[in-house]
Amino acid sequence: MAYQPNNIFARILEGEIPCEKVYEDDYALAFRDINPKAPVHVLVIPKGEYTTLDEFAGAAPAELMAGFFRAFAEVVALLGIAESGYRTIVNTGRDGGQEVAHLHFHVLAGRPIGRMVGRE
Ligand code: DGP
Repeated sequence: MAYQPNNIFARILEGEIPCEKVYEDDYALAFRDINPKAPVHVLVIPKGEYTTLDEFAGAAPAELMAGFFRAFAEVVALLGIAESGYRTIVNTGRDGGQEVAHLHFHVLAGRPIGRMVGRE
C-alpha cells in the first residue's frame, strides 16, 4: 500500500497535530488513542514511512526495527501493564479495518480485553 504522507499520524509525528504523548525516542512515538476502547489505549508508531506491518517487517532498516520494538517494551514498562497483561492489535488494510495509513500498534489494557476477534 503506497504511503500517504499527509495521514493523521504523519502529521502528529511532524508536530502539526497535538497528541497525548506517552513516550518518544529516535525510533518511535507512543500516544493515547483519541477514542479509547479500554482504560489504557495507547498507539505506538514507528518513525518511518510504513503503512503496514508487512511493509515494515520486510523493508525497514534493522536499526529502526530493533529501535521500534525496544520502544514498545519501554511503553509497556511505563504503562505498568507487563504483569496484568495487554492486547496488541495491528489492523491492516481493508479487511483488517485499518483507518489510518501509518503503521500503528494498539496497546489495550486496564481490564480484561475480551474475545480475540469482534464481529462488528
Ligand atoms: P485503526 O482502525 O487501526 O487504523 O485505528 C486508528 C486509531 O487511531 C483509532 O483507534 C482512533 C485513532 N485516532 C484517529 N485519529 C486520531 C488522532 O488525531 N489522535 C489520536 N490520538 N488518535 C487518533
